Amino acid sequence: MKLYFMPGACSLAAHIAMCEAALEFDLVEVDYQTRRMDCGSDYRTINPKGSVPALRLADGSVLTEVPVILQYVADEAPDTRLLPASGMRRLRALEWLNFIATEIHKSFSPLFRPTTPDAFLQPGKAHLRSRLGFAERHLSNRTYLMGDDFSLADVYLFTVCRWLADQNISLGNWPALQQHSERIRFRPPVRKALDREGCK
Ligand SMILES: N[C@@H](CCC(=O)N[C@@H](CS)C(=O)NCC(=O)O)C(=O)O
Repeated sequence: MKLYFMPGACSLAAHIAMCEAALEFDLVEVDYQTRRMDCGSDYRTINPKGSVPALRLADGSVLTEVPVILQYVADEAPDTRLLPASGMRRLRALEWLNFIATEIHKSFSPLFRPTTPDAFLQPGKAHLRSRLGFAERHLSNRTYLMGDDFSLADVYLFTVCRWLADQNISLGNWPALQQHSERIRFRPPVRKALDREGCK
C-alpha cells in the first residue's frame, strides 16, 4: 500500500493508524504548494480532489477521506481493535470520527487559508473553541473518547489538536484535551509516524 501525505496534515492520522495497525506501506510526500509528489508527478492524478490523505491499496484502487481510511485500516487489523468491530460501539466511534472531521477539522481549514477574510477569523475561532469545548467536557472524566478503550478517533483528535499551536491558541485552554494529547503523543506508533514526518 502507499500513503500519500503532507507533513503534519490530517494525513498524519492515517499514517499513525497504519503504524498502530503495523501494516506494510510506503509513504509518498505531496508538496502543498505545487501538489507534486516526490517523483515530480501531479498528485491530482492520484486524488483529483488534490487533498491528502489518499491510500493506494494493493489492488491499485485509491481510498480517500480520513474517516474512511481510518475505518479501512482498523478493519485490516481487527486484532488491534483500533475501532469497535460492530454494533452501537462502532456507531459511537463513527460519531466521533464524523464530529472531528466536520466540526473540528473543517473549522480549522479556513483559518489556514490566506484568502479567508479577516472578519471571518474571530467568529471562526469562536466556533472552533466551542467544538473543542464539547470534546473537553466529554474527556473530563474519560481516558479516551471511547472511555477506557483507545481508538482511531483519539488519533484523529490528536492530529487536529496539534494545529492549535499554528493558530497561536494554547491547548492548555482545554486541560482534558491537553492530557489526552500527551497520552496519545507518547504511544510508540505515534512517535514513529511523527518522526517520519519530521514533526514534534
Ligand atoms: N475531507 C477530506 C479533507 C482532507 C483535507 O482537508 N486535507 C488537507 C490537509 S489537512 C489538504 O490536503 N488540503 C489541501 C487542499 O485541500 O487543497 C478528508 O477527510 O480527507
